[in-house]
Amino acid sequence: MNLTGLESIVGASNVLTDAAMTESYTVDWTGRFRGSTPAVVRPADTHEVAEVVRWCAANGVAVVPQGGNTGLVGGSVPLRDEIVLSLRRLDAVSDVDAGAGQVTAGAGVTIGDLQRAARATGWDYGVDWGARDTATVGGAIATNAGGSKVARYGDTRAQVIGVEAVLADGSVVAHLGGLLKDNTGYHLPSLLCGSEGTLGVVTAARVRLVPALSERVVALLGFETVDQALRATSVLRRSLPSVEAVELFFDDGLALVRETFGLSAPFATPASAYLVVEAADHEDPTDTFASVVDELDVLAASVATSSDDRAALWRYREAHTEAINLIGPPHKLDVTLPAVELAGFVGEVRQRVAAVLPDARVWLFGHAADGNLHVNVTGVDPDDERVDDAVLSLVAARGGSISAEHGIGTAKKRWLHLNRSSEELAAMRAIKSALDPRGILNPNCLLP
Ligand code: FAD
Ligand code: 2HG
Ligand code: ZN
Repeated sequence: MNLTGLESIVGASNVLTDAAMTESYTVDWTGRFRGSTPAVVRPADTHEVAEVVRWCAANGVAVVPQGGNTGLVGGSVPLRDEIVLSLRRLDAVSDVDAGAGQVTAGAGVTIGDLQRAARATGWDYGVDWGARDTATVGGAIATNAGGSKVARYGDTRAQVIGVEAVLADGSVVAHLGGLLKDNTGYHLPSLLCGSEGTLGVVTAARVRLVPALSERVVALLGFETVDQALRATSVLRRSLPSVEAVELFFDDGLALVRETFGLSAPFATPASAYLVVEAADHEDPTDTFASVVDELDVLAASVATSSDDRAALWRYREAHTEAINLIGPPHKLDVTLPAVELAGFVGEVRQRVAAVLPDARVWLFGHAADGNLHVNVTGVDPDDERVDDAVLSLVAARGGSISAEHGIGTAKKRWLHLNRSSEELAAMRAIKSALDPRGILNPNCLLP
């Protein structure tokens, strides 16, 4: 492929072709999805992004937009020799409006940097998850990222007020004025949230901020059964408006994390199910929090208020992803169940997996506050989809979603019909072909 046109847009040093330079852009975070690319293109600003997309459209070249490459569904890597369009250089945080509690951020700004910029003005960004220091604003919008605080603040879509994006013909749509009430037709930002790079390339976003809450308490609670942990989740959410996160994991995941990272036991009493709970407020929520915890069926609890101690408790939960990956690339299924189905699903899913692959190991953890469970399965060949089929069919049979927060990517396209009717799929295809008639934007992602 002759790349001189791209080099003249972004400069030769920002068109990477050497395999050693492009490799990290062609394999996903888990190592399960590997591809190749003729080039990784690294534009500096919206104008260059538009020129690159225009060049791709004119030359019929497919492109995979990429931010931090922390996506977990194989949607961020070039599996069919697409060009990688890296947005990481669009990393400016600008125009913080401390009065309104809004900020405009480039697509390549990491979530961690966005949070820090917000906190410097007495605000905070309401979406948070473990990959915060690598995942970007553009990737978060494209996947509609969720994380641990969705029950309190909503998902990424709920934060996005406006978006600037480059469409498949290289035109730029921008609506970054920050008006909270603005009913002037189709809401393109909502459409782009969760579009996984298939409808446009996000170059910047106007997001809402939430008040920064300085007083925080984190508790790790141990339970005898998952039912007790889930009942406690409901009580905590109902009784304590200050609850920001209720996260679930189990004894086998805790053992793995402890062994992998050499961590000591959180408390002496062994438990079967664990919750990490964080509450935050302007006033210290510890006493109210402790009085609610006293009413729960806990076997043991560890409470932390200092920043280091809080981080140490969170580590038992957040280190699951890394610890599991060190076993070997897992099959990752990220699902939501209706609240009444969650405990039953936890009880059944291991048997379903064992029935198709007895030697596979199932790891369960997730965001209890919003019914989102992560089902990771290790000991499965990357291309063996029997386990995925068994788990996702069970999810659909119990009225759940096959993607709570990571998206469909290439990993789950085959099962999209479990959640979406043929009419819905036809409507999605119509939107795709209207906005990207030549199918150059992430063509192997999302739509079957
Ligand atoms: P990438 O991985 O680069 O891309 C993801 C998708 O977005 C791809 O389809 C890509 O084409 C598209 N895309 C990227 N940038 C743009 C752009 N500017 N314009 C258009 N399309 C674009 N996710 C959660 O929701 N909740 C969690 O709790 C969570 N925890 C995680 C923990 C770890 C340790 C890891 C590794 C991942 C986790 N993730 C989680 C998944 C991941 O971080 C999110 O999906 C994140 O939003 C991806 O952002 P990114 O910048 O890395 O995007
Ligand atoms: C989390 O909640 C992330 O930690 C990653 O969404 C989930 O590793 C996973 O499957
Ligand atoms: Zn998650």
